[in-house]
Amino acid sequence: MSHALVVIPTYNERENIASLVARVRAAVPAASVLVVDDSSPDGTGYIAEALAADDDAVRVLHRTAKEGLGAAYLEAFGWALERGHDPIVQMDADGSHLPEQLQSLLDALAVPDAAGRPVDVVIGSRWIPGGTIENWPRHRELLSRWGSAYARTMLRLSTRDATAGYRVFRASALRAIHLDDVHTRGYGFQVDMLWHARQAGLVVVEVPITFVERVHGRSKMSPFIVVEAMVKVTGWGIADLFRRTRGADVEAHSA
Ligand SMILES: Nc1nc2c(ncn2[C@@H]2O[C@H](COP(=O)(O)OP(=O)(O)O)[C@@H](O)[C@H]2O)c(=O)[nH]1
Ligand SMILES: [Mg+2]
Repeated sequence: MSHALVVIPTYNERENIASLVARVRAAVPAASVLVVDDSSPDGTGYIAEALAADDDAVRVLHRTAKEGLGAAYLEAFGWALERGHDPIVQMDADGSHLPEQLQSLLDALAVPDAAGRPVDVVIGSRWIPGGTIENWPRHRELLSRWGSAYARTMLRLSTRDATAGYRVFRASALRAIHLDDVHTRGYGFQVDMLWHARQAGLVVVEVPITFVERVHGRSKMSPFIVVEAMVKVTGWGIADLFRRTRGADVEAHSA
C-alpha cells in the first residue's frame, strides 16, 4: 500500500536534523522520511544515517556535491515515485516548517477545491489569512512577498505564496508535471514546479502555516539564487505572453 513520504533536503543542518525527524515521526507516525543530503561538510549525512539505523521509516539519499535544492528534490521525487509513495511532502530541515502542521496540509488534499475539483497540490502558505512568520528579518519578508507577487503576475499563478517550500504533492501530480522538464536548480525550483503544475492543469490550494525562522545554522540563500529565479520567471512569462498572443492571432484569423 502506498504511504506518505516527507522529503527533507539538507546542507549543513547537523544541529537541526535529528530533532526535526523526531518531530515528523511523532506528528505523523504513518509517514516515512527521506533525508537528501548533498555531502554536507558538517556531517549531517552521518547523523541522518544514524537516525535511519534506528528507525526503518527513515532513509537517506546521499548526493556527491551541493547542486541546489531543486536538484536534490528532483532526485528524491524520482526515488519516491519508483517506490510508490503517495503523497510526497517537501519540508525544510531547519525547523521553519512545523511538522505539527503537516497533518493539516495532508488533510487539505482530501477536500475538493471551491469548484468541487479534487486537489493535486497543497501549499503551506505564509501569505494567506491565518499564515504567519516568526523571527524573519524584514528584508527576507520583503524579498519573499515581492518574489511571490512577481511570479504570480508574470505567470498568472493563483498561489499567493509562490516561493513556499512546505508542500504536498499527490504522486499523480508529480507524474503530470514531467519532472524531466524542470531545470531550475536553486530556490526558483519552487516557482518552476508551480508553473509546471499550472501548465498541467493541476489543482493547487493553500493552507495557512506558521513559518519560524531557523535558530541553528545558516541560510543557503544567495544573490545567485535570487537572480536565477528572477531571470527564469521573466523568461517564462514573456514566452507565455508570446504564446498567448500568437494563439489569439490564430483564432482571429480563423474566425
Ligand atoms: N540537499 C540540499 N539541500 C539544500 C541545498 N540548499 C539548501 N538546502 C536545504 O534547503 C532547505 C532550505 O534552505 P535554507 O537555507 O533554510 O533557505 P531559506 O529558508 O530560504 O533561508 C534547508 O533544509 C537546507 O538545508 C542544497 O544545495 N542541497
Ligand atoms: Mg530556512
